[in-house]
Amino acid sequence: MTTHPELPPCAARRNSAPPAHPTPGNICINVRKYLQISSAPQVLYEETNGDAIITTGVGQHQMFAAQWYPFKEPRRWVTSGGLGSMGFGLPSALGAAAAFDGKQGRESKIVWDIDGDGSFLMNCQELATAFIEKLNTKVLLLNNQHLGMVVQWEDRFYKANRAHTYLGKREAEWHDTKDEADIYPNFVLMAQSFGVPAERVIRVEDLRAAIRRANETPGPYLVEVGGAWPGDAAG
Ligand SMILES: Cc1ncc(C[n+]2csc(CCOP(=O)(O)OP(=O)(O)O)c2C)c(N)n1
Ligand SMILES: [Mg+2]
Repeated sequence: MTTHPELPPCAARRNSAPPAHPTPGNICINVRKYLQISSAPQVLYEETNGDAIITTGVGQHQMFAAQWYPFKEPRRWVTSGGLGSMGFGLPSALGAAAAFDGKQGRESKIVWDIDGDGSFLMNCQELATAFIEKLNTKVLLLNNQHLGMVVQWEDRFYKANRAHTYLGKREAEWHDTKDEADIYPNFVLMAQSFGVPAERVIRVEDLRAAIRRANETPGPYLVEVGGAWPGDAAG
């Protein structure tokens, strides 16, 4: 396998044996200016000082979260492993936010759900709970427009035969058109319709500020991250 000359050192890393555990700083965030969504959890780590409680859905984003958010302490990682259940991320984040809301002597902790588009869609109605109960739950939505982990298996074992693993518009695939209007569904509008402030990040340079705005805004907040795909496989 050869390394594309335009790509940063991460491509070289991908061509060699992966490290036993990826380390902060060793990230591939700037491929042709588009975010590689796999690296977004590391920016979240930096912006939360590693102090957040992290929940996840099930899929590639869950692996990215495990790889790129180095936990400083035990009892910060709430995930559905083994026979993992998609849709787990948001409800469990609500529970954690309620348990650590800083009220009546309870500790105050920031809670981020690092979720996938497929997983998030399975329980997105819980945005209403977050809004009504004013829970301090943030969502980092890694939107690759696919059931990414299944796509990975389709590619590896089934000659890339797709079995309804693409979640976006058929007639206009965002990854081809590069027209943001083709990202489907519109998670920002969805969150806003529930009263939850939200924004979409496509460019590397916008991610950190978006995470900061979420951290500084009381109550729920959704940051949708769209970026480089395909080719954004797990490390
Ligand atoms: C309720 C449920 N249905 C199906 C699966 C099988 N499954 C595991 S990962 C995955 C795709 C997840 O897609 P997404 O949430 O978008 O995460 P990504 O892999 O794209 O990051 C599926 C369908 C599951 N784990 N749970
Ligand atoms: Mg996905």
